[in-house]
Amino acid sequence: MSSQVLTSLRFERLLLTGAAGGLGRVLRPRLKRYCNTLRLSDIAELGTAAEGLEGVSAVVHLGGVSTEASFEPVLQANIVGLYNLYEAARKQGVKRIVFASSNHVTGFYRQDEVISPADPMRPDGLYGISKAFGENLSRYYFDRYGIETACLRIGSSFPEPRDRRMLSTWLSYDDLERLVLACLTAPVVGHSVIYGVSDNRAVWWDNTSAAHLGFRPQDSSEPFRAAAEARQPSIDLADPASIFQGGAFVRTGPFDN
Ligand code: 15L
Repeated sequence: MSSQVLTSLRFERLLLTGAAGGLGRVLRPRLKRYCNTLRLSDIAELGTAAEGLEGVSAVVHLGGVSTEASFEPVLQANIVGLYNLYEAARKQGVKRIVFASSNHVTGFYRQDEVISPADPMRPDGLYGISKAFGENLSRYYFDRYGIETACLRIGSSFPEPRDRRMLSTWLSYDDLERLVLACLTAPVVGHSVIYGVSDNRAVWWDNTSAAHLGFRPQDSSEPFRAAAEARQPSIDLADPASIFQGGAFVRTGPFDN
């Protein structure tokens, strides 16, 4: 899907949650180009204010805790907050949600495995568990109420890959935009799960089952390989962070207190 085609595309009103977060700041000006009104919110506001969703055609939900954390903030933002969002969406008749899930839903697969969204979830911490909850909650709201959701298991979306792991998990900002737009514009989304990853040389994730979304990544981490390898000259093969797809996330958890 080329951006030339998409610049003519306009949504009447979109809601972007988590607009002040890392990826929210990236997507905010980019999504603005495609809609007449881009409503911005913080997840905390959605608890009581279903009005925030009035007249909204679709939601891009980036709000919430975006890394491993203790249970209370994860519970409030990613579990209670997500439930509030879906309830508000149901009451306001929102038809489609693009949900920022995470690769940490399957972080305990090994880096020498290629997996797909059909494989069982293996979350690597409380954060990954909360995203697994989100994927299940959204499935329920599709099966029961017909609200479509694209769950994006985002890899590592940064200006460039920071280490060797990110050579596999990197999602460029341009590919992130392509992914979100594909999910907003696909004629049928239903309930879909797709890994958010660029066209990297060694990818651990097979997105064939999400081909209907029409996401075609155009960037690759390869031009950044030399720099990433120089930053991390060797890998400790006994380190769980090098063994598992979730990287350092697999070493976190309440048992570390
Ligand atoms: C995530 O889910 C985080 O939001 C992000 O900050 C990165 O740590 C990313 O995963 C990753 O796995 O690299």
